[in-house]
Amino acid sequence: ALQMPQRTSARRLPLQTRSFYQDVVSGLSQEQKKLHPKYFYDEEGSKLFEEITTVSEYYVTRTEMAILQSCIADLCAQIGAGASLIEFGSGSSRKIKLLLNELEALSCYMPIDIAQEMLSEACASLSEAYPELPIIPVCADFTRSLQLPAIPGNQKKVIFYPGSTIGNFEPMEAMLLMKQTRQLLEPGDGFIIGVDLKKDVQVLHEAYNDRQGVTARFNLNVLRRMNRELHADFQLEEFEHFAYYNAREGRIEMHIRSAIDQQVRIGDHVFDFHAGETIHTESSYKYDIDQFQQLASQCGYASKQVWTDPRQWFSVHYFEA
Ligand code: AVJ
Repeated sequence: ALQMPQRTSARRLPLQTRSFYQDVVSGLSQEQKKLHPKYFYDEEGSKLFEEITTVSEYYVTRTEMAILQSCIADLCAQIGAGASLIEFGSGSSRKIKLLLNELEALSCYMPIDIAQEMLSEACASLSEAYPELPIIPVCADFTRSLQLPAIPGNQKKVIFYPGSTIGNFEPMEAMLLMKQTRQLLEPGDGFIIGVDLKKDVQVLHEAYNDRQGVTARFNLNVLRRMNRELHADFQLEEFEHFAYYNAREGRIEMHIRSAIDQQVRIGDHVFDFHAGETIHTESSYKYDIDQFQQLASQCGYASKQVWTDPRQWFSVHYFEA
């Protein structure tokens, strides 16, 4: 039978897809085409990211876990008993288990994540493992609004923001986010954040260009997502993964590069790509310890303690509001 040609009119898209569409159109209309890295995390992308964390070259997750394991006693002493824990970008909630195992009488755990599926799976498994713990999942894009549901009671609040997700923000945006989180807290409340450190360029390069190509698949998955959700017509074979360390900016940049001159249709828009042109899909800023402490202090935080690994590749900070 004859099929109707697929044409997407923005009006027919569900609300979330519509804001994705609008962001895509405005991002691809810029001189340097770009997409926000939050769009990596559909169901497939969240799985691919979990796979990245197991790849040998990707030191980030492994190193942070090791730091958390070795500083857990100090961390518990900073947090104290009976606190409420709020996690930003909780993902599979693997790291929080370290804390949940050791902390005394938490009043509640509030994981916030943009990936619905992963969030509900994580919460289901956590509520089995910790039946006494009140869990309040929030599926939200915390880059858009930081309004949280009320936390019952009046305990000390501690925000947990691991994974160096803060590295995805431009320094000015990172400042803004830190200032906004500070507004959620009272003096004496805590903020635990994992921040990736500047290091040997080769190590960085390999971490974002793993030999198995998992990072490449993660990056290119956003094209699949646009094809699926926005009925775009990206030809996947004609695009390639490209990641490098931009030393001047102190950041890893991930791009998707067009192999040829081509056009891509998305809804009512057509985008031209010339051979070699890229979409900038992610920046991952790397900090020095004191550089990050300075940033935090400009946002109203006092640095209480910082932990790192023997090679000084990653840092975990405890700040007090
Ligand atoms: C989610 C920000 C920690 O920048 O390392 C991994 C995501 N991108 N490989 C990072 C990512 C490519 C990641 N963070």
